Amino acid sequence: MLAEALRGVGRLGINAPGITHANAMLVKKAVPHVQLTDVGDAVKAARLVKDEEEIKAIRKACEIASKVGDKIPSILKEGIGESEMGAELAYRMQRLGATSVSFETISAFGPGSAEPHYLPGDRKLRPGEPALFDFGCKYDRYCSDITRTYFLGSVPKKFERVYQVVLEAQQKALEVIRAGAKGRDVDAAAREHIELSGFPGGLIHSVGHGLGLSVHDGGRMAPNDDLVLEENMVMTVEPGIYIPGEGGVRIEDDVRVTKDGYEMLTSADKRLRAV
Ligand SMILES: [Mn+2]
Repeated sequence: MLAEALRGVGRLGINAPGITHANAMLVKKAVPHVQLTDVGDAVKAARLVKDEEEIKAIRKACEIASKVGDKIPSILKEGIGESEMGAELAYRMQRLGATSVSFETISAFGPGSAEPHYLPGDRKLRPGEPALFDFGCKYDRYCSDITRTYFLGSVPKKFERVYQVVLEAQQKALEVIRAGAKGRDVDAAAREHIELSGFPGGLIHSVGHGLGLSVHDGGRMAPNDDLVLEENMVMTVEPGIYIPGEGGVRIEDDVRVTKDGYEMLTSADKRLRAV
């Protein structure tokens, strides 16, 4: 019975620092004389700061995703499907040595790009609409997570401005990042820029999250979060602006927090362009 319960621990342990309640009950029953303690928070805290080996793996995962990101403009064409693009990105990352994707690729065209957690469907890409790709891979069990947004044919005036503001917001957030900075201040830097640039409420999620063995590896840079950044935490920085029914732009990169700032781990080109 204990073995069975611990198998559950193994299964869950890699991606989530915890076990199911049912499995905890099984363990408790198997070893009634042992006192069980919840170490979930301690494990989460320990996972937030990465060691050299972990950073090496994340760096490689970021490098693979960035290389594939830079190929997107050469793959995009009118009529290509969201799922098809998702498959293409996964295939290319694995060909470059990734073990797998780190999460289901978000490949969203037009109005779908205004939904941060969109599930790709059979929509075909049309001229003038945003094509947003949020993807990443695992290398040696560690994740990368990157988002790029492109336009087919030409960039509508409105989205030129949206893109510019998102890019600036990301820069504002990056400028705050350093060991000792509060995650909520990083979030605020991006959020305020978006608010003040004519897109109130445009950013509908937190600006970043920890990245490691799992793609949301504990720790968030969000308005109501107490996270204080430490050297060698790896965080995503991903502001976005979403216009319901029309489309959205998100730009996401992964960084390692350093004493005085950050090391950018993802490198795919993010200059605005129509392809
Ligand atoms: Mn992310």
